[in-house]
Amino acid sequence: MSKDICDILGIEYPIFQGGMAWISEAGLASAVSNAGGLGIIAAGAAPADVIKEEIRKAKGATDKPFAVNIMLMSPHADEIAQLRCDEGVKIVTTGAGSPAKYMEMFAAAGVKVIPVVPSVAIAKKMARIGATAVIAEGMEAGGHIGKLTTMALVPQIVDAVDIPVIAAGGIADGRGVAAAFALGASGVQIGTRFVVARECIAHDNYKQAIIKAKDIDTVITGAIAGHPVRALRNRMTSKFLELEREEALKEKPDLEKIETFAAGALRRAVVDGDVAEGSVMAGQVAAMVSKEQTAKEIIEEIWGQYMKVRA
Ligand code: TUI
Repeated sequence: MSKDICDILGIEYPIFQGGMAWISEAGLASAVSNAGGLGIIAAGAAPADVIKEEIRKAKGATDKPFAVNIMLMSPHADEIAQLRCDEGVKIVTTGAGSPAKYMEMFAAAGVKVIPVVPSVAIAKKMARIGATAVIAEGMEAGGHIGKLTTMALVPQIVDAVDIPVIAAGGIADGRGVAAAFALGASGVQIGTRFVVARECIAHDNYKQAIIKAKDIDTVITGAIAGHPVRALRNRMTSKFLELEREEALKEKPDLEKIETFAAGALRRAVVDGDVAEGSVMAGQVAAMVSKEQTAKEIIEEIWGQYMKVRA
């Protein structure tokens, strides 16, 4: 039986804050860690010097463990992996690819690696190459997603590996935590709900778009080019889906045009607050997020609700 994820990582609640590009910086991550969860700084596509600054800020703001998320599609992934070792961050999560080539370096530095995985095959591979745990992320999640739902994915991965499994995608409250544990998960990762944390630097327009969202307001773009992304429906996603429909009818769809259509769109929404033309990445639980709260309030409310559901 695997040890408790809280003991392994030195945290109080088995709640990870999703590493969300442009959103999860030092302020949010340190607030989550100070509240007893696992705060995660997302490297996204940012260069290493920017992330170095965030790591230093987080170190100054919390003495609790926090992690760095390496987005493996980033052109700066190599530098960030190296930086993490230089700065002594002890926990790394990865997304959007395989961290296989860094595993030796991480092991030598005593880093615990927790990759996000979208399938049983990839989860098994990660366990084999030394991952401490895996995050099984269902397609209810926001941002770059796989093909399976959390409900189907988590128990299959729990059965396939003997390391702890953290459930992600579609979890926003204590009922979701209880469900994840019922599926065999050892913890949860929550993204969308932490976007509206008071300590989160996302533009207020982005937060309000999540707070106003209804159940069916997210769409998946980019699927025909192989990189599906879930975001709130807006003018940008409507144009994107129209482009996909047009290209799909062609004998030779211009996949490059699809891949690059939304370049810079996440920054436009998070930083500039352009929620019409930007990419407002959010999960299917956006409609369950109804108000801004501190990270501590979010964690304590979720945990309190979980304890009641369990009782
Ligand atoms: O990474 C995410 N979600 C993200 S990354 C991101 S930044 C971005 N912006 C624009 C376009 C694309 C990305 C926004 N949201 N979630 C974790 C995740 N990882 N979901 C799925 C995967 C994944 C997919 C394939 C993990 C591994 C994998 O393959 C591994 C292999 O062996 O190839």
